[in-house]
Amino acid sequence: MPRRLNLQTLHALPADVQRPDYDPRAKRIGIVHFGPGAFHRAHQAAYLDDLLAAEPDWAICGVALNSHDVRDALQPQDGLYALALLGTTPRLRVIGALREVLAAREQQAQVLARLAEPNVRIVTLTITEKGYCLDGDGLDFARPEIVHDLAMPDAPHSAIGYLVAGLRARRDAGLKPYTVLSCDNLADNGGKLRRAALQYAQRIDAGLAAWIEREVAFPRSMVDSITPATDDALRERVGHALGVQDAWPIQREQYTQWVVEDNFCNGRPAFEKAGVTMSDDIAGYDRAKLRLLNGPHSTLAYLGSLLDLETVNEAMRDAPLANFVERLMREDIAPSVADLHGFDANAYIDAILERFRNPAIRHKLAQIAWDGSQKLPVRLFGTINEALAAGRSIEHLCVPVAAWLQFVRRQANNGVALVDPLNAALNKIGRGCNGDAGHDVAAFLQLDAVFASVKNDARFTEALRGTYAALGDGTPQRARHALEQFDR
Ligand code: CS2
Repeated sequence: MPRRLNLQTLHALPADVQRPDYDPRAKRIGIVHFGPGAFHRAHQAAYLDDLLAAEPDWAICGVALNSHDVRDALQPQDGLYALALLGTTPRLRVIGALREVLAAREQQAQVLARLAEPNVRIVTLTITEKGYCLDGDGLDFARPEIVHDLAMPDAPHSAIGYLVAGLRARRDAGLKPYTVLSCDNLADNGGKLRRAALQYAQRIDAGLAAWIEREVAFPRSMVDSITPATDDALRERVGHALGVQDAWPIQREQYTQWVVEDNFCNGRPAFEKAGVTMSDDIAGYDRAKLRLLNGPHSTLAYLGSLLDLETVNEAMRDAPLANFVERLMREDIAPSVADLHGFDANAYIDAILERFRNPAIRHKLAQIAWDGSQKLPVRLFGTINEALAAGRSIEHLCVPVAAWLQFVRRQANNGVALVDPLNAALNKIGRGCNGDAGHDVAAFLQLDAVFASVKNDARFTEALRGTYAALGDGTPQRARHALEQFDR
């Protein structure tokens, strides 16, 4: 067995591998992070790693809510892991910022104890869209984990349950609260989380809800860095380059951006020294990023999957698809961010297209296709609603939505389970599709959790039916033919 990456083997790594410029053992945990998955480890943890030499109090305790695999991989490595920065000159660095990883299902008491520690002053989250248990803009009280947590608020399962339990313990102990910083791809992520936490707290203890409302900051943030899932090829490459084994290295593009609303209630590290943009108003950034990067990403994922393509780079080399997506960005989405002061949409789009074309990255379309029911409303429906209100055409904006329906239908008919919290309902609708656009689209539109914000506009229903029909039976041939039709 090759030796493992850990604090003992750290000093013996090859010289070209960047490693912590501080002694990880000497750092104190000041941040509890829910969801220490690939994105967090590629993004936020790397920013903190850059800061820890000067800011010893802001190491991270990662809390996995539902699984123990990250803990099991990183515990024998003293929390260390390699981050591969992909590009023309690839780089490898070892991150030391994650000083502890807990699996909440097995270590609940430790998680709650961390949340109640005075040294912990920020709680951050990357729990993906579904982790917020939202129904529209508010908390979905019917979600099983919320039902559970309201019945047993001292032994929560959800992130919201943990956040509020931790805040309650701090209020009872007379401690200052922590700032709650959402780092997920949701517009107004901090505002949504705040509303959900307040609604939840209100049901437990109205006084607590009032305290949270008064004392706790929920800054909004925009996060950006393309992070393909780890595969065996990466493990092998990293193991070879390090000379020791890393059970869970992470990879991402070199580009990274983090914009954080400067609203903290209990101190913060000097984020700006690590290149974080601190801003008073981030609404423009998150809107532009969700609409111009994530919306097109999902478009590539569903249309590309229908065309039997595998990666983003491959999809970008497919000229009709790449042209469609580029025109969607420039002609259909850009007008919805035109009001942002000083924002150069075309330059932003150029940079995004360049990132999508990055040949050093194998970003699987299947990964981006996960959780469509959660992602599409956030990424596309705001743009569609604004286009409708402004009297602009939405035909092309409906193509990715129709492609998703066709994708769901194809997976259901092929017996492939979707990665999506609504998998059961989607599968049933997908199997019931008969190819008639009126019938199939109507069946999908029943899903209020997805379509509530758009379904009542007849122009949407009509455009969706038209684009769904154009995609025919969703085979690659039909999808290709449809792309020609969509090309104006
Ligand atoms: C992607 C995002 O998987 C997806 O749905 O669209 O994760 C995307 O790579 C990041 O948001 C880029 O910052």
